[in-house]
Amino acid sequence: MKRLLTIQDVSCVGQCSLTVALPLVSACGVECAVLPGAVLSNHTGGFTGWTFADLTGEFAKVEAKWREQSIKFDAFYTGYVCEGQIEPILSIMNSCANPGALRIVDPAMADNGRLYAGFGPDFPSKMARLCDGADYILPNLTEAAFLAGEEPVLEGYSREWIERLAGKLHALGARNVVLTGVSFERGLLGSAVSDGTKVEYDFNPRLDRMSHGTGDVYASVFAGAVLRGRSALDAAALAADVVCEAIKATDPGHWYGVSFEKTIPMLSAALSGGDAE
Ligand code: PXL
Repeated sequence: MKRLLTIQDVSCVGQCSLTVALPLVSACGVECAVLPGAVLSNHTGGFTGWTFADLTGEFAKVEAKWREQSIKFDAFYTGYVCEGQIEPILSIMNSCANPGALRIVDPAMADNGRLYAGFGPDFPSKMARLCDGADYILPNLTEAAFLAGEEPVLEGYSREWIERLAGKLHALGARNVVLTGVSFERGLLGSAVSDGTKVEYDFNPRLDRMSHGTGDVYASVFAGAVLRGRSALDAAALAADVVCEAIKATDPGHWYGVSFEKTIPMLSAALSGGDAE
C-alpha cells in the first residue's frame, strides 16, 4: 500500500481539510499519515468566528524525528497551510521522500474571487513556492489567477484564456496543472487538466448549490486516485463525480460542508480493481 502524508489544518467542525482528507484518502486504499498545521474550532467560511492554534513550531521537531527513524512517504498532499509553513513543508518533502515521491499541492487559499479570511495579499506568492516542483497543482480559478499574479476572472473566458492561465502556472514550476471550476457553458462545470503539452477537459452537469469543502473532497480523491495509478484526467473525473454525489447527498439545510461520507462506498468501489499502471 502506498503511504501519503497530508499537511493541512484540522478544522474540528466543518467537514473540510484533514477531517475530509483522512477518510477519503483511506477509502482510496492509500495509507494516510497526517501533519496538522493548525487546529481551528471550525473553518473560516461562514461561521461567525474561530479559534486558531498554530502548530508550525512542531514541524521541525516532527521532521527531525522522522529523519531519525527513516520514515519516508510515497506522496505529499498539501492543502490549507499558513505562510510560515511553506519552507518547513519543502524541507519535509525533501528529507522524507521515497524515490519518485509525488507532490500534490492544493493551493487552498481563495474562492469566488477572494482570498480566505486571514490570508494577506502577498500569500499567493508564498504559495507559489510550493507549486514550484509540484507534480500536480489543483487550483480553482480564483487561486490560479492569484498564483499567476492576475485579477480573478470567473466567467466569460475562452478556452484559449484557460490554457494560457494553465501555461502561467506551469511557468511557476508545476508539472501538471488541474484547474477546477471551469465552465464554458452555463450547464456544465468541470476541470482542465494540463500536462504542459496538451489540455484535456472533464465536465459534469452543474449543480446550482454553493457548497463548502468541495475543493478538499476533490483534492483528496484526486490524490488517492493518482496514487492508485489513475491518470490525472481519470483522477480528476473521479474526484468531480465524488464531489457531485456528495453535494446531491447533502441535506439542503446542512450549510457548512458536504456529506462526503455517503460517497465512500462508491469511491472504494471505483478504485477496487487494483492499481492501474
Ligand atoms: O476548505 C478549505 C479550508 C480549509 N481550512 C480552513 C478553511 C477553509 C475554507 O474556508 O477556512 C480553516
